[in-house]
Amino acid sequence: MRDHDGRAQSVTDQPADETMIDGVDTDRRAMMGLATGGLVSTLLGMTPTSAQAAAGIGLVGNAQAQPAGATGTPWWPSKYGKDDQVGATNLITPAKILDALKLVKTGKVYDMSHPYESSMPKFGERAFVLRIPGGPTGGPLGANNVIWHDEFLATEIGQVGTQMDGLGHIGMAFKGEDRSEMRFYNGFTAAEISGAYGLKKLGVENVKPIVTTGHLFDFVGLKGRNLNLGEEITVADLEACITRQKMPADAIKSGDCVFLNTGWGSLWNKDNAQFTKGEPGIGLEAAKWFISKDIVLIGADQWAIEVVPNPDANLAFPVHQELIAKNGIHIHENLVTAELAADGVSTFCYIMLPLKIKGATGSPGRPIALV
Ligand code: UVW
Repeated sequence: MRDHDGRAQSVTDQPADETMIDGVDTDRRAMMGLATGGLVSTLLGMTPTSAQAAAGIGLVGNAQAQPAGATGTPWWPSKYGKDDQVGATNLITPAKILDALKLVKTGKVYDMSHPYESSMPKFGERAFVLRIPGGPTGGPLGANNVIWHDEFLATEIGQVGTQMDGLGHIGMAFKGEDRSEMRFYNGFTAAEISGAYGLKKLGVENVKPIVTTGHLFDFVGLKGRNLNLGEEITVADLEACITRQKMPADAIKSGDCVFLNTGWGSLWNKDNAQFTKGEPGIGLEAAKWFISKDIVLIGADQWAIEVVPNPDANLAFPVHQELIAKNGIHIHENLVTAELAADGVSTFCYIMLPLKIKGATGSPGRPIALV
């Protein structure tokens, strides 16, 4: 194996057969940000807290406590270059942007984001705390007696509410807690990129502005009902959507974004315990189908875009790893897709401008669909 700089990789204890790396399960909390989650409690024989259970950590915690035997084949260097930190947004060229803008015929804007508020459902122990000090915060000042409000925000800014995962968010631990064997996109290691004051590499500031063609897969329309917790979206479902929505068979082109309307978003801020307990979504089969189409991003009206719990109880968030770490493809979570589906919109111009928060693992934002 070689690392992202092309150096011979220092996997001294690499098994002879590099296709399988056991022990990936031993400490996924470091890569999944689950330090407060199910792994610790499950290993200690404790049950997850109600907050953890409500946030799906209890479900995946069982997977983490078992020998996962996950595939650990090196996925680097990236097809975009051994030092690349941009990932799939490399595919958004001026030609792609012009094609997407041609889809705008009426000027109608679909706001695909939820308001950010403390009551919104959150994964695990994540927080969203907004305070306005003072009242007003400052002033009066000057002969004109100006006054002003400022807010203080304490939150996992790239990982709550409507948010897009950056490439430093998810990786795979090849050798337990050894940070030089925790690999992220393009083979960057936790030893290289982790930083207490922000990621040293793969921060979300590297992502290009996203202006491209978006496609909505409406599973609620397809099935005539909202999808259920743990229901896996298959490739057959994707193909059935394409047929039902009268999209050309080759509709999904390199550089496009795709979105899943599962109906799970109807629980948002109505039944947060159920919303975060698990979700319907794609599994590895459908993820690989999308990857083969060379897409930039997959978004959904739920919190992880993938089926939780995974039908393979040994796995925890394998689609996250497949998309983000292995292919540099973004995940856009907690979107509002119901209005597009209600209007029968299948293809649109999608705009998401990730905030350049240096060293952040993801970005909030106000994604829109334009038709
Ligand atoms: C994890 O961080 C594990 O999930 P998500 O990206 O869905 O918040």
